[in-house]
Amino acid sequence: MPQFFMQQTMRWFGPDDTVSLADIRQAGCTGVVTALHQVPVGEVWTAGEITTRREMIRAAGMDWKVIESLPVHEDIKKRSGDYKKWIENYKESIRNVAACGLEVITYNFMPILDWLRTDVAYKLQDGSTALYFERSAFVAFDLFLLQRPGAEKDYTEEEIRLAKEKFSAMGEQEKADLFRNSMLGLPGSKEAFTREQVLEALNTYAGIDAEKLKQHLFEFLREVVPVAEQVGVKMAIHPDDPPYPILGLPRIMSTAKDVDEMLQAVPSTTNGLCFCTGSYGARADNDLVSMLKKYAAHIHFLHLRNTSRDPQGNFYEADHLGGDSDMYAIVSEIWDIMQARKQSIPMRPDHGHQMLDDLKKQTYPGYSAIGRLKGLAELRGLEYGVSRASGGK
Ligand code: DNO
Repeated sequence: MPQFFMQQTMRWFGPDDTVSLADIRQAGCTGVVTALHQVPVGEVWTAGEITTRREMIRAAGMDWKVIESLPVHEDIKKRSGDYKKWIENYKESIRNVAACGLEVITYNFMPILDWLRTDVAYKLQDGSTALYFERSAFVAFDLFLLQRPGAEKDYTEEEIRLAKEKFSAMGEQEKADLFRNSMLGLPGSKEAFTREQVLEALNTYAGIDAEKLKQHLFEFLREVVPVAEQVGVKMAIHPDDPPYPILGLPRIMSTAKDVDEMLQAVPSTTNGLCFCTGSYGARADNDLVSMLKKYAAHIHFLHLRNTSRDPQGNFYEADHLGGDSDMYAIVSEIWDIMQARKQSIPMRPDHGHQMLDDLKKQTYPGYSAIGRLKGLAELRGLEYGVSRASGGK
């Protein structure tokens, strides 16, 4: 009986990434996941550009099957402005992606901000660094740096007290770092954003609550899923990170209930998930193994990482096999799903610590070479163990 293993990939940010394709190849990957980051959000990805990028990856001895991400224009999320044009463009990109032989499109439906951390170089005991979300620093950012009107309504008295304490102990440099770190998930975030620009962007979501945003997601999927189905490409939505509303913005892909509603609205296995154990796992009420079981047919891409959380709402990115999620149980479940589907599912070790020579190098936060290689190697070993235990050789 043939066995199906996860396809091992790493994310690559394109030719400017300081982690090269050769590095990724040496880590043991057979593929990379990437995007045409040079194409402005909303514009069509042409077959020519997709092919050029794919050839570059093939020349390095790997392949490109999974896109991360084909971003969704803010107008589509708000159903404002030119959203109809952006949806038509998205469909066109799906067709081009399929024509070039790519198989999975990762996207997210988070308003404005993608991921958010308050510290991208949190020192662990052994001297390596990790991404960290510190609740009181985040509340301090919202209340005292951004000074978002009405923000205090979103927090408890105790949270506000802790944020004040935190803020008054911070120096000017720390405050500037907190502001910059919190804004890293904004698209085009290499430039510095001003407080006014951020507030203005947040304001464009006034009047869009979670219910409305969900309907906008479903409308979008009702349009694009049939196209993807027709050309044989899978859609994979990435969950919210962190998985709850932030800065007054609705977040709608954080829990099993959110996934259920999306699958009910547009029932098709083409309508699927990028199952990110780190994002879903940052909430104690998400049972990752039962979610994997329940959505087995819809899982098209895996982000494997672990977080360590506390009751105050802080979490840092732990070792891939450490942290609060039981990675053995997760990989065992994925193993069973792949054997039942008779299909390999692409995965990437999501994020990694900055360690050893990573610490001397500038990489995208979370996307170090050695830290991710360590995560990948551990996950690969874990899967090998699971395969042997299930009777394979
Ligand atoms: C962060 C990533 C996300 C992800 C997007 C997918 O490290 O997991 O930025 O790529 O949300 O659209």
